[in-house]
Amino acid sequence: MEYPKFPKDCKSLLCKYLTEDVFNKLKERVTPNGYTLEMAINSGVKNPDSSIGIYAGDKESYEVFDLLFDPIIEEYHGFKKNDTHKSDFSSDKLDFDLLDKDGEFILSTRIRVGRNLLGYPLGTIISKKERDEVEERVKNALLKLGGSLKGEYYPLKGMSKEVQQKLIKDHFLFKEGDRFLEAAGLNREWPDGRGIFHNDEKTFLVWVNEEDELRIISMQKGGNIKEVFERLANAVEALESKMEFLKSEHLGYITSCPTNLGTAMRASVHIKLPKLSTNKALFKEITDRNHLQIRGTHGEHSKSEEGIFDISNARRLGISEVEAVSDLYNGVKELIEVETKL
Ligand code: ADP
Ligand code: CIR
Repeated sequence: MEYPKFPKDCKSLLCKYLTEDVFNKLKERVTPNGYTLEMAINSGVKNPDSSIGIYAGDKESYEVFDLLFDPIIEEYHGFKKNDTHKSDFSSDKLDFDLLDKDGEFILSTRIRVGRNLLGYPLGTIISKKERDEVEERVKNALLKLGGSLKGEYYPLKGMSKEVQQKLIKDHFLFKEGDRFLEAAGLNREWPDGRGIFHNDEKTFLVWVNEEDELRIISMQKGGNIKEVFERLANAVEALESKMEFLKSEHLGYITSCPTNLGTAMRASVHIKLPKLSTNKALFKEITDRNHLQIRGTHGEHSKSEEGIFDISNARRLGISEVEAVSDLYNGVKELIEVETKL
């Protein structure tokens, strides 16, 4: 493989850190599961408008291609090579007030974590047989959950287009045909092995074999961040007793995208801030300072519709789950205070 030609205006972290020197040092390397540099960078090469542009194939990818992953991880999470990750998922540590008592701003709250199974490569290079096996194991574990987590598993294969589109529109299901995931190998054999589990109220959901083997989600209307976190913490604990997830001391939970390493947690609110969102500079100053990311109404790479923004923690590694959700709480608190004064 030749050194890729990136357009001049390419802003991805891949373009920034894949120098010819790094490329030459890594181009012959292969992980034990057969993942190469070419595979790792294909998404960012095919999609120069990526923000990151690189995916892992397995836990070892982060060591084998460390010359490229390390600076990307450091820039995204502020986490250095010798830093250590920590975990704290205890909801009793959250001293959170209800942020939006009258329901003026926050429409809904969602917190998800990504997980992958120990003993399998990541979705970028998993074989069909292994992916089907992961689906079976995850499904069986999920169907054993009881109480308020009890639910049903709905495979994507065989699901009617109407049901699928409604689930996507209502923010419950992953979208289809994402070009970033496509180029990373994550859409192979779609829709086989993919599916969604949810309880009746759709407050606890699990995506199976999308970008990560599991995306464990807790969500509900309104702004009660603590309640959403508590449900997720319980669900993750219940699942962790039934299966072992891929993790490392240094990088926490291993995920296919380096932005999700560590806690793999994205805690978000859907929020309307009619005044602040017209003052883009102030909006961005507050979100940046609080380590928050702004996404559109339908998630990553989507636009804001009807004035609804998806605001979430950007950092996920080197901080605990409690700290990650506190980034969201503190930032949203400030956003609402400023909006109210404008
Ligand atoms: P992920 O959160 O897994 O990184 P996306 O950014 O694609 O992936 O978001 C997944 C879905 O979750 C999208 O439909 C998005 O609109 C929805 N979503 C995210 N945050 C919220 C929220 N606070 N309330 C309702 N839906 C949300
Ligand atoms: C990209 O590079 O744009 C996609 N591969 C998605 C990266 C994850 N986005 C993010 O900011 N957390």
